[in-house]
Amino acid sequence: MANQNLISLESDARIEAAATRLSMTRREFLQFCAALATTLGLPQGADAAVAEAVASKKRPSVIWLHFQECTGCTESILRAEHPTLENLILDVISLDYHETLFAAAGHQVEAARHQAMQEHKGEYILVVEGAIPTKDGGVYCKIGGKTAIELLKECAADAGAIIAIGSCSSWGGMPSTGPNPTGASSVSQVLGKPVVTIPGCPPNPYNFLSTVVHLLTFGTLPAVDHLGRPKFAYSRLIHENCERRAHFDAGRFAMDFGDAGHRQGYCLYKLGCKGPETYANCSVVMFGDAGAGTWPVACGHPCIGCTEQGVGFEKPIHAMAKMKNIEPSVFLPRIVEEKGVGASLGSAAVLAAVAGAAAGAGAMVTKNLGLTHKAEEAERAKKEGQKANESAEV
Ligand code: FSX
Ligand code: SF4
Ligand code: F3S
Repeated sequence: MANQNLISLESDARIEAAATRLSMTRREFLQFCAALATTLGLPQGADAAVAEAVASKKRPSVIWLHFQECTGCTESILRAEHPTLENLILDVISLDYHETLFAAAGHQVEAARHQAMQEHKGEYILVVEGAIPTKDGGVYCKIGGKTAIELLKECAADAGAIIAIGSCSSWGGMPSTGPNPTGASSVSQVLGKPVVTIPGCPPNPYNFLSTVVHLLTFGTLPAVDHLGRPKFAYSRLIHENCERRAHFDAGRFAMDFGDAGHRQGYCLYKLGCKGPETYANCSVVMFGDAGAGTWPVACGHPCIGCTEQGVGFEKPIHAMAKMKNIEPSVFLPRIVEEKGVGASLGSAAVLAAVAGAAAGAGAMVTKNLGLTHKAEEAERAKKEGQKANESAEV
């Protein structure tokens, strides 16, 4: 059923103005807002509220700090394409301080930061990119003569909301990998209180935009999990909605980069994919706003678990993932099982749920993973066959 609330907004002058600013048609703008509302898991009808908020609310002042990082978080926002997510983000917020994007330097930017903090006291959004080095009094990262610790505490004191963007500021990320020579720490560790985190290295800009839009629409930050991650983006495992999941369930695995299975899009679990223990929506939202194929697994690389503390940058890329739970895919079609293969992982999960016996599902996983040996054997036999043919030709 068409959403009358949203349709009635098509003739609204604010929508027209917002769409023009963003070089979109009104229809495209409304469709984008409807997609945002869906991403946020909002009920039907909330898309009109989102569209109104994006089009008409006062843009919140954002102070964006950079500490120990590679600027990939900002880069991923700037690399968004159609319909220029970057434009939308910059239209939705008023970016009053950003060290990388500011044309000004030195005292001028410091003055801009102070001005924004005074004018929007208690209301500005503080976004922190990068970890905070805490060893040796924080000397490993200083900006304008102040340590990252001092700057963070100063800017956090009067912020209306604090968002840690990227894995570095969310839990320490790459700079905190052992032996962590600089004592790289997260925003919440330094401030001693929980903050909203949007991990990922880099994180998906869409998740940042959706978080800000939630704040804009409802005046509150979205519901988060125990690690501060918005539930709308981090409540499902990559594995649950992965496009290669049918191969996993049927026991078809790539065993080597470039082998026949890899070329045919088989599951990357045996190459170290951490999708089964990583919570994120990459497999659904993808990156760069550029459509299908734009996320690690689709490009043929195993997920390294970059959103997951204790997995990304800690577990070796080739190490196999722990099976965190065994949920069937949310929206992918049912698995096409190979004849004689038996129950799929999905049906095992259902059986286990019915019987209330996780151990039963675990046994099915083991059984399915065992299938890979058949794939290995087939791969090996094929290689040997090829070698035999080559030597025969010589
Ligand atoms: Fe960290 Fe962002 Fe990784 Fe890089 O700056 S999350 S190193 S992508 O860019 O903080
Ligand atoms: Fe996808 Fe990785 Fe899960 Fe395989 S193990 S289905 S590649 S997420
Ligand atoms: Fe990171 Fe894995 Fe997504 S590596 S970008 S969490 S697919």
